[in-house]
Amino acid sequence: MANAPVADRRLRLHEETVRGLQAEPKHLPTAWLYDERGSRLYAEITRLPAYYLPRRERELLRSYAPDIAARAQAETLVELGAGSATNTRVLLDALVYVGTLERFVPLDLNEEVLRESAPAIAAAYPGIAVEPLVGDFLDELAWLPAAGRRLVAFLGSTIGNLYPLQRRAFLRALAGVLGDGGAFVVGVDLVKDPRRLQAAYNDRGGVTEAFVRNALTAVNAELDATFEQRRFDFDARWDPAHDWMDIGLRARQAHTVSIPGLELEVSFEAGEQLRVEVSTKFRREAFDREFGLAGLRLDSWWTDPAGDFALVLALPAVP
Ligand code: AVI
Repeated sequence: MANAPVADRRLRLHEETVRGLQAEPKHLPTAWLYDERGSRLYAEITRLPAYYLPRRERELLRSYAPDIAARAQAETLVELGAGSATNTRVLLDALVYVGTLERFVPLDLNEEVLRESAPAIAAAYPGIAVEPLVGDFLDELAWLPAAGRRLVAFLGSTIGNLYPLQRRAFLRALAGVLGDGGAFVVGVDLVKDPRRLQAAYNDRGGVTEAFVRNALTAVNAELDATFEQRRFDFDARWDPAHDWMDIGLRARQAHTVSIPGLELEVSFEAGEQLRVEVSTKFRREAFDREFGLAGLRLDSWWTDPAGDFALVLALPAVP
């Protein structure tokens, strides 16, 4: 199930962790969120009433997956950050109906999650070869199978978890690998009333908080670090300057954390931020521009009546 060697991936993650903890504001790479426990907590988040994103996306897929499948005529469906691939099934159904699909390649950081979801999908779609890949979509685009017409899916607004420079590099790389006849479908959460965003990322039951705090637990386990949960508060707030939810922790008091696995000591001031992820919310014009600059053109942009979420089909721009 593996592609890029695991040791390389861990090394890259560790290097990014050092850079992030020395940056201003301090941050941890988002990948720390998605160990086995984190992936399960995220799956729980997707079922929270206030976390509207997956439901809006599913409604849009139910309406437009047939158009996407007819347009893409894909033999291979690749899903980046597939996780449990719940909404993907709507797309799979439409591709199977069109009759072109031969292969489904779910790519995810977490091997355990793929070990559960891939056999379940293989059982539900017996005519389709399911070929899971473990890895980070930021590094692994070159590993994607090249066979046949491809539809690459990036659902759940995970694109919003990339920083602008990462997103630019990712979109350029994707445009490069899509090739003639390839298509890209992406789910994107849209800018809306900040109160709804606050509610979506601050659930009363504390599932989102547990998901974010789990990043500290993961760093402690892998790098022998001394992060203590009680020394941090959970903090998720709307940042209108960047159009993103800024999600992470804040030090309750000044203290120092050792990370022997990175030969690093990190000092926090009282109130200092430790960002764990950003969740960008998009506007159509900016999105259009970014895709154009990357060599992709928007073929379709579908939204729900309230304008909460968009499902976007993009194709390589004609040179
Ligand atoms: C995976 N990703 C799209 C989620 C989001 O909404 O940005 C991760 C998440 N973080 C907190 N809640 C959900």
